[in-house]
Amino acid sequence: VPEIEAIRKFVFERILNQDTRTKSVNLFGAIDSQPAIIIAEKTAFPTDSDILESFSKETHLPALSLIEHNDIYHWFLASLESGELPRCANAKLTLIYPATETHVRKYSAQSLRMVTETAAIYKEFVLPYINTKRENGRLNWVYNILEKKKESESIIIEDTDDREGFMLLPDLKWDRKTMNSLYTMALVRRRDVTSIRDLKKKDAPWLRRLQKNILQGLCSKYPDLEEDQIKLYVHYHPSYYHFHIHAVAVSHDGGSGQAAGKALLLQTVISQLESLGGDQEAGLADVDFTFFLGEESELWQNVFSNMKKGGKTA
Ligand code: M7G
Repeated sequence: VPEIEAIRKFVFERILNQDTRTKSVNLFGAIDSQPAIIIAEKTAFPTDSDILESFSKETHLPALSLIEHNDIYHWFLASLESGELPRCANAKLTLIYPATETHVRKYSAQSLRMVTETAAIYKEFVLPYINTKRENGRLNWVYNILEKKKESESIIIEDTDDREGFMLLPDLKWDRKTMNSLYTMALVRRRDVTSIRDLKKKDAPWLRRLQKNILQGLCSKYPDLEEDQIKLYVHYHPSYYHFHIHAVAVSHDGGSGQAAGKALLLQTVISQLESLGGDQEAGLADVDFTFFLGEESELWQNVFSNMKKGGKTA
């Protein structure tokens, strides 16, 4: 498999970020002298009872050492079994290669800043930035999915209508087996909605239908799942400016991607659209949005940090 040959050639250079809660690490390096990023995270424990029945046996925990004990409490370090993949996988790796400067910034450790984007700031500075982010192949992966060149065997549900259609499929963040961390995404077929900023009052009925179809589609694909166990939200700002909806297990702690200042519940967006004054053309381009940005992001560096200083934006 060429992808496996590629990742084996990864030469580590430096660490971009580490998260001890999610047990993940972002590595920067090179493959054949081209920049590459590996995002490595430990996977969730399996819940198959045949695996758990022998959980503490030597076959499953081959190495075990006691760190400390106190009264009824004992803590150990252990190494988990090495066995047949993918059942016994201990980690999930995401390789981005060749990686761009934007990827390196996104996966680097950074401080966050709260900003308010008014309608005027959006039109003058942010919209031109968004348009550049739709160029140079940044949305290739989205179009590959919509054109069924990639991931077509993973489609969970599909509505092929040109105006209203969408495709629902597993997000690359999901290991595709742990239902408690179910992480899927619906990509709309239309290409004229870059973000929630392009949504108008007249889009509310369409979004309601999307909401209903995503929930029903997921529950028919995964019969153990119920509609009120799924959280639907959108990002502002997203990393990719082609409108999509995240559909995630409500039990999953998605970290900063689900935080206030980044994620907006789809239902809240629909209600906001429905309660906008004005005619059907009124939309979210005309309201203020407050959110956080990483100090490494281009939006912070080229737009909002300059405003804070009171200077002109680049
Ligand atoms: P976002 O809100 O634009 O960005 O969501 P962020 O949450 O990454 O900041 C884009 C979503 O698409 C993310 O949840 C990604 O994990 C997911 N994603 C990105 N890529 C490149 C792919 C891909 O190639 N395939 C699939 N299935 N999901 C992807």
